[in-house]
Amino acid sequence: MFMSDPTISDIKQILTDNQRFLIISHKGPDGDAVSSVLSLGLGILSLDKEVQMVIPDGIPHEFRDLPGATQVQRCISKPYDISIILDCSDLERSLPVLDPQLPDINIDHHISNVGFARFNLIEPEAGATAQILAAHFPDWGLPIDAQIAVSLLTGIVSDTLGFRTSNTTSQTLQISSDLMTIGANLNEVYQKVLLQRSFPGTQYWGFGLNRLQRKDRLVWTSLTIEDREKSNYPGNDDADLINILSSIEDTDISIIFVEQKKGTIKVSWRAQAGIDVSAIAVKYGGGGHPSASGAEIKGSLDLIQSIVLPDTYALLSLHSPIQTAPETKAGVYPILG
Ligand SMILES: [Mn+2]
Repeated sequence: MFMSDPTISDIKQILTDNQRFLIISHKGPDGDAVSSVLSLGLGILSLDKEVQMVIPDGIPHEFRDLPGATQVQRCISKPYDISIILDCSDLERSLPVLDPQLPDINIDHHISNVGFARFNLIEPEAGATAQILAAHFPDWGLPIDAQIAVSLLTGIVSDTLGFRTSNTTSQTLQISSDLMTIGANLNEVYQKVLLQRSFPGTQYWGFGLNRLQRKDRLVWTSLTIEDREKSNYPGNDDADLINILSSIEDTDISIIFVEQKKGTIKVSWRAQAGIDVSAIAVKYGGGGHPSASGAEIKGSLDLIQSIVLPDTYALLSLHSPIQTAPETKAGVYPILG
């Protein structure tokens, strides 16, 4: 996309004409969300503007060293003229209430993003929101220094799982290469984002792996609050176990059910190229990409599994002829059988 695109030039005009910016992303932030907020925040700060960066759940441990991370707040603390929401496919309930309620600018790469802001820059072909930002910083007169380059590359590497996802394109690599030229160290980013994992996180995986199940080309497991307590895992996510599940051979769709407080279950789907799980996620109030989606659903672990598993299995049946007999543990999820 070029400056001839009205949204690109509108955003430039807004950045030029205003002084106080709020930059915000979703709860349970991933590397792309954190990096996007930090990169755009630091970029606008360098224009001598006022910026507050807000991530309601704070910054996950592995991203705390990123440039600008200490300036991120959990709440909106002062007035602003323009709100910019990043990497957020929908206006989640847990976000702080914006004033006015709809954001001014919405920049995202989730295909399920409905364009809820005044100005919407949605590029579903981009591997990460950070990639969209990196591509358009020059259009907007924002500088990319070495610090911002590290942050942008972190977003791209984490969201593409190290250039492995199907939305990794030659442009993703081109932009990443440019960021390396500016000063981002790919090896360091890769180590920090994708290879290092904590001992509690690895123990937490163990509980999920113990419960691993499969039926034909569908694989799933669950993680509970008790698992997190036993392993001292500090987050309330799946510690990226879903990526291990989706690497299991002869698997088309993988799902993890993560028990949350207040009786909700966070469900994550991953699918092989050619299968779209985002529609299922949207059906349950979530969203995402064709190959990676999620939703938070009210109900007990057993109940949610008994509804979501057959629903997902039905989708799978449309794509692959069922050849093998079910291998599901008898009696655990009878509704699937
Ligand atoms: Mn993203």
